[in-house]
Amino acid sequence: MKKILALLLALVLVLTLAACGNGGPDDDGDLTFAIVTKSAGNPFMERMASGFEAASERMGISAVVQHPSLITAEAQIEVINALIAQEVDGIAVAANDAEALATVLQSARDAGIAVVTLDSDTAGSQMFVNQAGVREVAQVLVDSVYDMTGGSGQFAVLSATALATNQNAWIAAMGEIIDEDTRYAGLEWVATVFGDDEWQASTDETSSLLASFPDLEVIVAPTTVGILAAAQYVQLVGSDVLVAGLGLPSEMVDVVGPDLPTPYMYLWNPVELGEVAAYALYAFVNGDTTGAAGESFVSQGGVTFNVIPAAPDLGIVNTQIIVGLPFRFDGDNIEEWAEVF
Ligand code: RAM
Repeated sequence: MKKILALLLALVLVLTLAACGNGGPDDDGDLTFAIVTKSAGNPFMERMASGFEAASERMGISAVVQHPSLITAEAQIEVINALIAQEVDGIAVAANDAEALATVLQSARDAGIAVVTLDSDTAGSQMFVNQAGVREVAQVLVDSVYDMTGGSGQFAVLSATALATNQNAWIAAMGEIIDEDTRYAGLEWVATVFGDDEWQASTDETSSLLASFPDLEVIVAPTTVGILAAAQYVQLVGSDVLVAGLGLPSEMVDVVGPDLPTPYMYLWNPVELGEVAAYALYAFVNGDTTGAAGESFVSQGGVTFNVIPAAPDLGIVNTQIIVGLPFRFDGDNIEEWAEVF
């Protein structure tokens, strides 16, 4: 009897130790992470959400994907309030406004929910998962314009919404880069217009630009929705205007290449961006980071990220991690990348 009791006790001890060893949020099986994108119907946002979902599930975490019906902060606030009520453990949001989400995100944090921003930063987040450095993105946009105009001439920016932090940060940095270097003195920035990340509105804005500026040489669109609409429109009407910017290869495959509206364009991997946001939330929940500048953490994807300071002058109000660099797509590689995202 004593022997059996001792064996049972030993077994209990072994099981307890095993349970402790496996402890940690990823094995509890009851964590839920949510992603709130800018809006429904944007394939870039859909890819970002799918990366977030896949990475969460790989960590044994349930994922909730929310695409707000409108591309506004109000629509996001409604969704985030519902997520707080659902008691999710982490929220990643691509913000539609630089300020308006601060209160609801603070409520989430007060409820013990980890909060990161991705794609587009906002006040109230604990850290920004930055797709690529703001200056680096702005530099490739300016250099595209410089190259496609042949060094001088008129260009216009076709952006998304007027309040989008990410687009505004890139546009502001483009202005600084142009002002700082006399090499760009021949570029004439004639307009900045907003197509609200909607195909029709972006098409209409492109049409107005062509009508208003007969000498326009380049439209640069720091939005995947805008660049597609603009490139398709100039192709449709047979305009010589070239279209530069940030595009999704799977959508742009027919308009990128030599003698096409977009000789080349840039982007990063939206799937990876979503994955890193899920890993960042996990790092907060697991206590691997507090989000303070100077810290570093190894993500569940095996990559070490250094947390760097906020850059308010570049529109980044939170500390940040930088996921990568803008990548160039042209006639030589567009088909291959169109298969990926
Ligand atoms: C659009 C969105 C998004 C931006 C990309 C490049 O899909 O505006 O925020 O990062 O383009």
